[in-house]
This record gives sequence, C-alpha cells and structure tokens, in this order.
Amino acid sequence: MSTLFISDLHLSPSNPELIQTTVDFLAQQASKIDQLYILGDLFNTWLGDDIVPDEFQPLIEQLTKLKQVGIKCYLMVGNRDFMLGKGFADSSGMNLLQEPTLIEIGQCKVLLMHGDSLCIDDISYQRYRRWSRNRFLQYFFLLLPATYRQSISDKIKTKKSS
Ligand SMILES: [Mn+2]
Repeated sequence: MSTLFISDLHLSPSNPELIQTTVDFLAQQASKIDQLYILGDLFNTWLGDDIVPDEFQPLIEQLTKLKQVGIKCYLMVGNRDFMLGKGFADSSGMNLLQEPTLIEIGQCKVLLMHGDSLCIDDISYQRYRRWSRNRFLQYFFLLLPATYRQSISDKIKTKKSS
C-alpha cells in the first residue's frame, strides 16, 4: 500500500502553471498510490464552496478521476483554505478530515495535522485562528455576497502572510 501526502501547494487562479503541474503530478501518481492525503492549504485562499474559480476545474476533474480508479482521497484544511467545506470535498471525491486525525499505516500510527495550531508562541495568530475558525462567524461570512467576501479576504491578506 502506498500513501501520498501533499500540503501547502497554495494554488491560486493567478498561477495556472502551478495548477497544471499539480494536475499532471496527480495524473502521474494515479497508478502508483492507494491513498492521497492533502493536509491543508491546497488553495491559497478559499472564500466558500460556492465560489470555486474556473481555473481549479481541471484539478477537481483530476481528483475525481483518482477516486474513480479506487484511490482514497482525504482533505484537511489549512490556515489559508480553512473555509473549504464538504461541498468542495464532495465535488472532488474527497473525504474531509478533522484536525488532528490519527491514522495507521501498516504498523505505524501517524498523526495528521496542518501544523498552524502548534505555533503557540504567536499569540496574535492564535487569536486570529480562534476567531476565523468559529463556526458561527463562518456561517455568517458565507452568507455575505462573493465580492464582499473577496474584499474582506484581501484586507486580511495584506495584514497576514503565512
Ligand atoms: Mn499553511
């Protein structure tokens, strides 16, 4: 059994080459792996499963193909794409994982995390993280019009860069 872990690709519509490289890589891996774990920040920004940029369509198709050939695909959110939800996971044939998740590979126990929750000395980041992961606030954020969500995201990104 072969397991592939990926994280922090930070894919963005402004970098189509990286999206294509990822699609090609996953296509190439299809005959070699049984499981794929994407452990956060597949995308540089995610503003809701209802605003999926067209540029990501080839990736969604490739992920769906992996599932079709029997590869189990798992997805954890990161500190950039934490608004990603079941809607996107379902559309690309992936299973959403909570953080942390403990899995077993053969005899080995493996703890899966994105890792940003471990940056405990960064008090202001942890405050932001608690605020941004609040389900109640996320629910209201998703009710906002897409353009408004984009402008909030742009403002946050000028303040944070990780
Ligand atoms: Mn990250």
